[in-house]
Amino acid sequence: MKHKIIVACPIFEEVLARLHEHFDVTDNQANEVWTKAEWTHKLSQHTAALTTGADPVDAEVLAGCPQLKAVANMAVGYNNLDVPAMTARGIQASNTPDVLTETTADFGFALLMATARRITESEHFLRRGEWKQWRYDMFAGTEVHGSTLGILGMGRIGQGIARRGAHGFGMKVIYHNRSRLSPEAESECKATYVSKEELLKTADHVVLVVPYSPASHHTIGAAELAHMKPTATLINIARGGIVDDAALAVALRERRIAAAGLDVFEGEPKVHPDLLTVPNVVLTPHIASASVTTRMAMATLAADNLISYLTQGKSITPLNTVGA
Ligand code: 8YV
Repeated sequence: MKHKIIVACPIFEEVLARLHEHFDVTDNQANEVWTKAEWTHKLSQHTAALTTGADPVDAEVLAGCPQLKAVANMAVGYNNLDVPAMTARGIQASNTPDVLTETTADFGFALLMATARRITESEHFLRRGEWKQWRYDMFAGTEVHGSTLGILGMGRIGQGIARRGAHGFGMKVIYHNRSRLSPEAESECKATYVSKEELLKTADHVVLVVPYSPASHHTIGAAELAHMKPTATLINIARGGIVDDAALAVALRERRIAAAGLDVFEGEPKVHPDLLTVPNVVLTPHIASASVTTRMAMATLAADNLISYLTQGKSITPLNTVGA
């Protein structure tokens, strides 16, 4: 008897074909949007799932799915999964670390550049036909090279951004993290550990790469924004909810900070309406890991996690330990 699995999102046909070799697969190539109740009902008819960060597997969903054995999240972040509750129920959870680190760091840096140098704002101006003549201060932005880069959350992606800033752009890198890096890792990134407050006060560019948890909710709110330099930029490639988007929109409108670049939003795919009306923000729809090569690697790893766990009792990149 083949395991019945559900793939919650559209996925590469070749990855789907691999899953079909092993399992009885329900796909979502039609990209249907399911309510939580519909998702729970569908999941309850399967033993395993391939999910994205947008598909909740929390206590409420788990209560409706007593037959569930494994969930492979096609994301490195896994705040959509209640891993302790899954462990208690003997459900294997896995994610897709490493394969997206460098691509996501590339994007974090691209968003920083676009934000500091006002690339999207100036493109919209050009497209509106408003470019009539050169002006010395036309879209004059903030310096990137040689400036101070502050990274909040110094995991694999944070370190990738630090290396780009220090080695490629001669930036002074400061960071804050729950735990300090080893001296070797600090020297590879040329990064100096500082308090969160010092980071906010001294960085020209603050990049957020902290994982989301109730404890990191609104890590950046009105009080933190008030600590930042009026010339500073804020980049969020971590998760919606790390930043208080309403407070950020106010700070941007009142020019209490210069600009922000956001790839993730509280309650996405909805975006706080005030962010849509301020000009000094670059907005992208959660695409930091979206290169074709990386998305293929993520999908393949998530599929392999399911195949490996359900056929051999061992995931490649597990998040918890359970009996197979
Ligand atoms: C995913 C991400 O594409 O890996 C993560 O944590 O945020 C993105 O790379 C997204 O979560 C969809 O699963």
